[in-house]
Formats: sequence, structure tokens, C-alpha cells
Amino acid sequence: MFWNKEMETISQTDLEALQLSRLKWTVNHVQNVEFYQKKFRDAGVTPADIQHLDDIEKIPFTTKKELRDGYPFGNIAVPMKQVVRIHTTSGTTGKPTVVGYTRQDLDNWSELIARNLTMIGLTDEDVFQNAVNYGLFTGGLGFHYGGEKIGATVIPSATGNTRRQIEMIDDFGVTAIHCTPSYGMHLAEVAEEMGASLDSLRIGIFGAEPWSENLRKELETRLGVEAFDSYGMSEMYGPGAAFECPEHDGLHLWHDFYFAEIIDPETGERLPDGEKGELVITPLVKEAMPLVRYRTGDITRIIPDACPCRRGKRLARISGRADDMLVIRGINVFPSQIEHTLFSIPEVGDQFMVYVDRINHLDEMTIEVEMNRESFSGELADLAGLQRKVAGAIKESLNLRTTVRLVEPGSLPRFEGKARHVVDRRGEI
Ligand code: ADP
Ligand code: K
Ligand code: ZN
Repeated sequence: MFWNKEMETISQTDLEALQLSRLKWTVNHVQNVEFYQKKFRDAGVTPADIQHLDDIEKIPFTTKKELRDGYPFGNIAVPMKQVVRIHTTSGTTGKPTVVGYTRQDLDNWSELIARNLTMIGLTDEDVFQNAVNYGLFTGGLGFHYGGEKIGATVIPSATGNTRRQIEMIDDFGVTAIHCTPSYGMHLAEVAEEMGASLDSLRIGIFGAEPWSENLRKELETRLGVEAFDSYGMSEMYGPGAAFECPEHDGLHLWHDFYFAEIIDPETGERLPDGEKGELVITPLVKEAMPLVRYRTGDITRIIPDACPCRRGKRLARISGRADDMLVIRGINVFPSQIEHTLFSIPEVGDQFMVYVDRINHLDEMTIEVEMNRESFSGELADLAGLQRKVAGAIKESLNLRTTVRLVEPGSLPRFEGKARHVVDRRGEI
């Protein structure tokens, strides 16, 4: 199913022509931002040097830090009169960045969400509960207007009051829900306590943070949904830039709106399709806050083969942020890998925390994981066995020795928005 058939099935040749004309527009438009004027000048490039898509490599990258330095409105390329809304990033890795939107930007953004929702089978018959933070976080209003655009009945339930959220699902016959995967797990837990049926629910949209395939299975069975991955970031309007289709094998990036490159995060060298590295994005139609070659910090790869469902290259699921990656005794670990392993062990529950310390110059990782109800009521001897089992599974999948602490069900923090599972204490004295 297509929301915009022309764009969603555009041929590669036509797409490249469109991308080039939009790229030329973008490199001219960024000249309205002082920081970009200087960037181009320092690199000795002018917009006229961009005659082919590959010419983009002549332009230096833009970093998160550079955007932060423009706080608050230094990156806005249009008069503030034309800016009709602002949002900010969540500030997961530091001070938030302010992003602005013109009316056209807001239209473009809801167009993207409309494509995504239509792609996974939502229509004006659906009742859509948007259980994410409304406000400066882009997930709330972004999905809200996209849902209205396709005519779905949108419930702006936001976060919090989890029991009430569950009642709404049953009372209003909610068919689709959007939340972070962490909050999805919390909803499942509370629904089970309440004995709610959740019969009407068939689709779950989860995004804003990395999540594993095992967490997908868990969410699908416990909430009774087909789960879809949603990727985006405030600098790319918000969620909706790339979205999983019913094939569940990668996310469709909307290439008429974004030009994607993958680079080696260490060297900055551009990598061929299929290789894993950092995603670099050039939005092609952004008016209020255009960007060129923005380093997202997110690790993925481009899947070049065609998807049965529609044209266009896909992105593999995001494994994490380059700066989320823990290097423990020289081994690279993403929190999503730990999650994936823990979820494969039936005796432990859904919640975990990872602590990293430096003890006698050695990195030590401690994982606190909740037991499930059954193992919690088990014998002490079983618990020691379970502890060994968890440590063994981590050793096997990540080749890392860890200390495992089993804790009571319900004792670790729950998250309504983006979860923070890792506390790295190595910098502390
Ligand atoms: P912040 O960067 O401050 O968290 P945003 O709220 O804009 O600000 O979040 C965007 C980031 O969230 C992305 O760069 C990415 O790291 C993460 N993210 C969003 N969606 C996903 C997803 N589906 N899978 C993995 N990570 C995601
Ligand atoms: K409707
Ligand atoms: Zn597809």
C-alpha cells in the first residue's frame, strides 16, 4: 500500500536526477547560515562545484557539536518569521540542539509519517494511540499529525499513567500503538498485572532508541502486535525518516527527502553499500534548518538489494550510537547486544542495568538483571546456577567476563521515554 505511489516507486534514474536537483538547492540554501558560509569557504568549495551526486564528497561533514555551538537559532536558514515551530533533541549525548520548522517542513514531515503508516497497513479505520512524550520531543507531535493525515483516529495519550493507557486500549478499541520499546515492555507488564485483553491491538510501532530482535519477539507476543521499527532524529525533522516495512528486513529510507552515506567513523572515509559504519545524512528538502553531510553518530549499513515491497535502498536496523558503544577491555559492545542475550534466557525478566567501572586499571562490567516471578521464588541453589548461566551466555555471545547480580522483579527503573541502561563510571574518581 502506498501513500505517495509516484515517490515510493520512483526509478533509480529519476530518483538520482531529483536528488541532484534538490542537493543543488540545499547547498545554495545553507549559504544563508553563517557557519556554512565559513565551512564552504574554508574547504574551498562553492555551491557551483556540486554538479554530480558524488561531488558531495567535496563538502566537509557537519557534526553534532557544531550544531550545539549554534544554540539556539544559529543554524536557522530562514527569517524567524517563517519558523512556525521549534523542537529540540532529547539531549541524550549532551546539550540539546534546537531545530526549527517552516510550514512546508511540517507538511513534509507529516507526509513521511503518512507514507510509513500506510506502508504498514494503517488506514482511516485505525485507532492510533500515540504513547510518547508530547512537547519538545519530536515523537509526539510528529506522529500525531502523520496519523491525522491518513485519517486515523489519533489518541494523544502521551506517557505516564500506565494503567489508564491500558484501559484506553481496551475501551477505545486501539488497533495501533506508538511508544519506545522500553515503554512497550512496561505497558505489557502492567497489562498482564491488570489482566487486560488488548484484543483490538494489532500493530506496535517502536523507535527512538536501539532495540534487539529478541525484544521484538517479546513485545510481539506480550502485546499481541506485529512490531515495526521507526527511526529518525530531530535533525531529520524527527521520527519517520526511515521505517520498517512488512518484510521486517531493514528500514526504508525516504530517498527523495534524504541522501544517505555510510562512513568509517574513525577515518571519515566513505564505505560501499553493505558495509557497516556511521550514517551521514543530507536532508534534501529541509527549509528552516538545512544540513549538509550531517554525522548522525548512528551505526548501520545500507542494504542495496531490492525489497519486494517497493523501490529504494534500505537501512539495516540501527545497532546503536557510535558514542554508546562501550569498549570493555578492548572489546566493542553495544547495549543492544547485551539486551539480545539477556532476552534469550527465559528465567530472567525484561529489565536490566549495566555498570562499568575501572578497578585496578581493569574494566569491570556488572549486569544487574531482574529475575522473573518464577525464578525469584526458586531455591537459593537455583539462583547461583542462574547467575552462572547468565554470565556464561554473555561470555559466549560477547566474549566478555561479567559480574551478574540477580535482583527482585520490579526493582529496576522503568522508562517512559528513551531508556538509559548503561552507567559508565570509569571517568569518575
Ligand atoms: P537525541 O540525539 O538527543 O537522543 P533525538 O530525540 O532526536 O535526540 O533522538 C535521535 C536518536 O535516537 C538517533 O540519532 C538514534 O541514536 C536514536 N534512535 C531513534 N530511533 C531509533 C531506532 N529505531 N533504533 C535505534 N536508535 C534510534
Ligand atoms: K478515522
Ligand atoms: Zn519493503
